Amino acid sequence: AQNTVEKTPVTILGLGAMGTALARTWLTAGHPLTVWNRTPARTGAFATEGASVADTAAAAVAANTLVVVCLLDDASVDEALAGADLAGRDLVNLTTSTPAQARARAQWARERGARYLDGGIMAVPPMIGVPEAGGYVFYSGSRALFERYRETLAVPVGTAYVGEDAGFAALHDVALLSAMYGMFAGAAHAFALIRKEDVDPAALAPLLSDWLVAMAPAVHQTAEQLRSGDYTKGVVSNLAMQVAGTPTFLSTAEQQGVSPELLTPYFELMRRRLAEGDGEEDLTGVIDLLVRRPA
Ligand code: FVH
Repeated sequence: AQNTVEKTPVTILGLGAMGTALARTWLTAGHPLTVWNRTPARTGAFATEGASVADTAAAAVAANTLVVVCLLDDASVDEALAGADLAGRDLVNLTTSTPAQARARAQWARERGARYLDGGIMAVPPMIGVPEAGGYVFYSGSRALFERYRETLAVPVGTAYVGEDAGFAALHDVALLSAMYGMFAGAAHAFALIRKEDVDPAALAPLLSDWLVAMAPAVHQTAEQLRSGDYTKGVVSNLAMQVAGTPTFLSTAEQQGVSPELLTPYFELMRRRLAEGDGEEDLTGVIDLLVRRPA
């Protein structure tokens, strides 16, 4: 009981898959916990395990200074917190949002007298409470708030503070997840190529995984080139050579009866960059083609 009294009390709004996983780790670690969920049925297990269940989001907010929000999207945060008095509260919003939504939410919280931290979760629910799984949350917004709750926030999963700009957690979150979708797209194309052949997908999978891991450190060279502005620095496989190779990939897709639609947008950008740039460059110039210039 002594331990429980010393731990920071936490309110959590939202007991979906992620909110439930987070809440359970705080409860298990002995933090006094107040939970609220729009659909009350999801709070049942928490009540029997010692958490306080609030009837309304406003009551849950009133219960503790630290209020963690983990709802579906930014619109649901609006809806859930519409009737709550946020004055003096420390709001930590782990709901996935865009950087602009996060910045607007920080301003919204300030106007209501609350301090604000935004979070972008780099984990799926089974990784919560499992330190060796390597999950973490990007945090941005008030550094003082982050420092104040650093220990409590680290209970469910690791933490990474990325700056005072409240939009930065979302920016980092979406950047990493966007790269993940690019990787999934590449893997989907690879599996499609072998789909009608006598190749076991389970035999391809470890090869694919090892290859992606081996190639991933290339992002460090990209970053170095972007910082220096010299896109030829350290080039191993130059743009001209890679563009010359693209027909092989497109022909193989055609021969295998596979749509090239996941590859062609990237190949087209490579071709455009070669047409206007230096064939000795790396693929880094493609990034400049993606960044829209103000009209
Ligand atoms: N689950 C995952 O794999 C990802 C991992 C990375 C981070 N995301 C983000 O986490 C937020 C919550 O995700 P979740 O997995 O908990 O989502 P659900 O299980 O679908 O639960 C959604 C909760 O939101 C409540 N809710 C929805 N709309 C409203 C509303 N208008 N007012 C109040 N609450 C609302 C919902 O309540 P109910 O349906 O049970 O009544 C759930 O509590 C999310 O941003 C992910 O992108 C998860």
